[in-house]
Amino acid sequence: MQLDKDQILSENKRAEQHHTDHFNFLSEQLDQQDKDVNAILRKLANFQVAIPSWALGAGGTRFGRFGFFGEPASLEQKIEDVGILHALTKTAGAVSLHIPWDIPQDYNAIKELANANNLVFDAVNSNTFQDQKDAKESYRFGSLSNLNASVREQAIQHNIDVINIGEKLGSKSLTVWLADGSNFAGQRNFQSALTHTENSLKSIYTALPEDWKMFIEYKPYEPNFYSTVIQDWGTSFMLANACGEKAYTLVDLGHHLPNTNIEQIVSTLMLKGKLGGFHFNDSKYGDDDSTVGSVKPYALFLIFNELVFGMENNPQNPDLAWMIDASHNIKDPLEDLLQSLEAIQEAYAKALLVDQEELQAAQSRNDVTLCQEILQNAYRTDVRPLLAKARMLSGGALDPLKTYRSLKVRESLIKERGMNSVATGL
Ligand code: RM4
Ligand code: MN
Ligand code: MN
Repeated sequence: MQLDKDQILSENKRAEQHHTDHFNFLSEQLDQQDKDVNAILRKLANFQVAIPSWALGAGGTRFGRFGFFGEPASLEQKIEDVGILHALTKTAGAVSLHIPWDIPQDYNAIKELANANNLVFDAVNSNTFQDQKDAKESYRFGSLSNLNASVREQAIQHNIDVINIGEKLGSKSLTVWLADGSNFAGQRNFQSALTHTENSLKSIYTALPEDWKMFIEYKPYEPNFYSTVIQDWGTSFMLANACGEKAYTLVDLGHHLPNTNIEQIVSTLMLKGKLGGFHFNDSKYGDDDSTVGSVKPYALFLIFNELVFGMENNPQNPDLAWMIDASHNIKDPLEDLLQSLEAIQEAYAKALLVDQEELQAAQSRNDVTLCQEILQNAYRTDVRPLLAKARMLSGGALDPLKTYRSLKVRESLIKERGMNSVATGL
């Protein structure tokens, strides 16, 4: 299923007057503050976030899974779903594949389909956290960190296979999220686990094409509940440095212990030119994979403030690979992703409103109150008319969620795919 541009335009027509009133009011305010509204609109339109192929179906928990109706049952259908998100928002122009959940059968056909939906292939993700069918070795006691050399070799080879798949699709990066660790104290020698992991990552790195990047994701716990080999940004950073200049740290917002100052981590990594990838989600407790901005929107804004500062001041840091890494146990996955995309743009737009020069001046005078005011003023601005405008200028929907519902997209998907289709993934 592909959304018809004219349908979106006619939905926009109905809301246009209301939008114009709001937009004019906001842009007048911003003009008075000497903000360049057009430059902000351009930045918003250029900010593209990849959708992972595993987020289009319902996510499960270890207690079970409630499927959602009309889930995409094939990679083709997943790409069509991302196409729908992109047609509505114009900010989801990429898809990130998880291998082996989504290995293309016919590469040319898949590339054509992505192209027809205006999508490119972003980072490819390897999976050594599950045993694969007919695999010789098991990852029960780890993959890249395993004590057994032939298990490590199998896991390294899998990552190389993933690179090869990505090359055929035009991807330019590999994300390694390593679940390895231990469940019980004493189970594993920390030093040997880390040494094996470093050497395995170096072998994968050697197979990386010249113009590729490798992202090393960290996570403090889960699925292992006593220790994780790459548990924090420091370990990831250390491993990325050990591998070489094409290796970077990847920050996933849900992969921190409660109250960690993520914005400071972002800032440090960008200063060192080592922040490569970013996974958006939100959480209350752990790696909850909730809708972006649904629990801690101010923290998200503070993180974006550092991202914007880094993008403007740290040429040593490459362009980032942005991705939503969320899971939806009970909601319509596409609606959830639309909400996440909106929240990302909202936090980004607010961060773009921060007057960096004024902030620096206030910081140098140690005017703590004013520093805080500058951030909070930006945060308290209702930027939604800017988002709508940027979308409309790109041919997207003024209100993606409303349009999704009024065009009865889910109903059409159910008609096409049935009530019981099941997406691959966790
Ligand atoms: C992990 C991590 C990875 C993702 C898997 C499915 O917690 O966030 O990025 O590939 O989940
Ligand atoms: Mn992630
Ligand atoms: Mn995660």
